[in-house]
Amino acid sequence: MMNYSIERKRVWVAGHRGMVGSALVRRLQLENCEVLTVSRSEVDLKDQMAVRAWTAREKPDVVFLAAAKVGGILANDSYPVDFLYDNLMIEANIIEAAFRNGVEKLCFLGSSCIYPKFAEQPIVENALLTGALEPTNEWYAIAKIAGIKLAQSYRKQHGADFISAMPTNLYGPGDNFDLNSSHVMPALIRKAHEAKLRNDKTITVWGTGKPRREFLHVDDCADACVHLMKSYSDFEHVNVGSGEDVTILELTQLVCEVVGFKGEIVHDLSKPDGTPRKLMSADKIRSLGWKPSIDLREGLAATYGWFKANIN
Ligand code: GFB
Repeated sequence: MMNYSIERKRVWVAGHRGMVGSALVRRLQLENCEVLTVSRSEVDLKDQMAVRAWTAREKPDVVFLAAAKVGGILANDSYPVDFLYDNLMIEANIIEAAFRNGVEKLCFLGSSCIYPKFAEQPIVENALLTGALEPTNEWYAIAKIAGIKLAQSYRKQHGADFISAMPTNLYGPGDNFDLNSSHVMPALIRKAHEAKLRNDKTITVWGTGKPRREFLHVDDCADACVHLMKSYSDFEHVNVGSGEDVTILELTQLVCEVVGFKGEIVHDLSKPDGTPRKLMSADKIRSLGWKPSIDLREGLAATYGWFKANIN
């Protein structure tokens, strides 16, 4: 439904402990709705019966499907089962339970890695399934593509109002700062911070520094998802991004500047670069009346502040 109101609705944020889910919970505090969450100890989202039972009991009207096994390039490459199986189960269980229990509207969240490795840039939504995926994250990408298709199939077969949003690389408070499993932004924040404290001469960056990535603050992402929930209703997924990208080297320089680390940047070429570039077209979401409001430097500085306050 276009112009869908979430007022006084019961809104389930699945994955509320994650970076995106917690941003959604914060964003929904500004809305006149009732936010539902469930802890991992209460319901394992990979367990179909548990998800069905909880959904039948709690009767959400609206679902944001932000629950997922996520990680950076190395984690994606090292744990293919977790990234494929866990994500397939989580999304299938929640989407099926939502339909079965009469959820009015659902927004499934994916990722820009659904697109072909060498997609034309900036990547428009209909580039999906036009070419081979990036091997380091194809497990995650396949799961997310299946999620889009599942939401579409419920719309096609049953008329369910299920939509999908595909955010670009996200960062912000609540991110994972573990160097082995994190994405690049939290890794660089941590590395620069620790290098500064130790008075190191260098900071090590994985790969060549040449890949380009588009970054969006997670609060902008949450705002975009709420916007889409209220105003978008169609088959095709919607890119959620800033429309701008930087090289990993440029990002590293910016992080060092914000953190105040003045050493030299060195490259660990034993680590993968991944996709050369994945800048998404922001035309569609802009035409739907949304644009980001947090620029990269400002968002990065705020995230560094969060990291220092929560480091322990
Ligand atoms: O953020 P990231 O792990 O994920 O890596 P992807 C982005 C780029 O930063 C890669 C480089 O070229 C990395 O080699 N990089 C440099 C680093 N230094 C570091 C570091 O210390 N840590 C990390 N992690 N990277 C993921 C996908 O791809 O992005 C997921 O694997 C998902 O499926 C997610 O789509 C958004 O952008 O390459």
